Amino acid sequence: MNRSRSREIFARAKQLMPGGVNSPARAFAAVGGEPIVFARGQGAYLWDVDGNRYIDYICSWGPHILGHAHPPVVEAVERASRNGTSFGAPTEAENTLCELIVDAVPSVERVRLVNSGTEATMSAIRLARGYTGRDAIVKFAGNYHGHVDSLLVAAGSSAATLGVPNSPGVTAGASQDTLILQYNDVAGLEAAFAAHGERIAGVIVEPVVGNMGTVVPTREFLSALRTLTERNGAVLIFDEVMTGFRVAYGGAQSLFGIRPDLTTLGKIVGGGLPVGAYGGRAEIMKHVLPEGKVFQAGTLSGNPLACAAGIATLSELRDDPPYERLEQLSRRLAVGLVAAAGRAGVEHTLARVGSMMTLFFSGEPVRNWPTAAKCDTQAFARFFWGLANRGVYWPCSQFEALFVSAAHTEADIDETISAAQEALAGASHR
Ligand code: KE4
Repeated sequence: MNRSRSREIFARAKQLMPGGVNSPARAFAAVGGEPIVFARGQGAYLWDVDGNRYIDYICSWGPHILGHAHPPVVEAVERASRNGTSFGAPTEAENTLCELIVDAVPSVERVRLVNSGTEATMSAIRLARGYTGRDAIVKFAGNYHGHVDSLLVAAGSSAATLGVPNSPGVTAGASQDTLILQYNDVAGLEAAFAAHGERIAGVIVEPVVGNMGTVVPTREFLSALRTLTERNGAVLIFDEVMTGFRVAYGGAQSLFGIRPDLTTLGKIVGGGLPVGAYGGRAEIMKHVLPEGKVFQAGTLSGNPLACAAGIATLSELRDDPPYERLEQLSRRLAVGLVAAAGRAGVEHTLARVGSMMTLFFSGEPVRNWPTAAKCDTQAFARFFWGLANRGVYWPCSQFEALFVSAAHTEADIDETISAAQEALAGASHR
């Protein structure tokens, strides 16, 4: 594929921006080579600046469940922009988007809009600490909740020891109150509460993990999360930035029948524009300024354009739910990928919840970070480029989930499986 224009633009990008990107996930560090520069998206497709077309499975890392440049979303944003893009004052559109969220997400009684998933998780953690008067936060290895200082933490020496910074610029003070446990490890969670129960303000968890690739929680783990937080007076935070409106209209919590105390949202809730949200039990949310004392603010929070995109997206997901079609398309893709990997003799497992899934280059089921870390990331990198050079744009890391949109067709899925068959043959033989 000719990508000369892409290379030219990216060379300039690297002079202007660190790594040439505005988010490291896009820098292709995990797969090598240079990021592809894109010009346009429409439905299930992306076109790069050299005019090459790709079937897209990143969907902007999740938001585009209805496809790129979905006409009702584009029209809603165009219409809203004619009335002004931001007032820094209340608008009815914020009521409409918050109404949709409260109606959709079982545990959310009241909600606050912000501008990103990171802002949502950062605010939810501050609220959990403000509400409980406690300091410690539990998170899980392989779970990503945005670039929040207190969550950019490496695991301590043992499951029940507090974390240490894993990024320059994060101080010991910011990380000393964070406990890193293993996902799906009930005993570890019990030990942490036994050792620190009276100090734990909250537990934040991806109820289906996307950020070490797709990892599904066990029933026991979900039940332990809810029981142990309740018993110890800690706040259970479901980070549904990725799973919200993705795995079901009501998110993972509606699939699993678990009610967290707080939920964070992002991605789909903004329909591709910058919206994050955190919400939950009214008795907790009333502690947020100006009703309560927990400070959180934002110039562009709830701005009319982002709300318009979110409203158009959630309204369509509510009124014409694509979830059955997404299930059929996603199952077709999953079955095809597994068959192709089997034929190519490539060690693999596949994990899927609805229209988010991951083909792992490992023969061992991925249940947590230690098992995820066993994947053959070199084989993955070869697979990634084998697909990209056949017009399929896959998440550029083994430790990301892929997404199917309602704009994908059976033909797209079958074309993807054929490309995967050839790419896997390349991945296994080189
Ligand atoms: P943002 O601040 O990127 O909107 O959201 C942070 C975040 C929070 N929680 C979960 C479960 C998330 O997956 C994310 C962001 N996801 C990554 C990709 N897995 C976004 C891609 C990027 O960082 O560029």
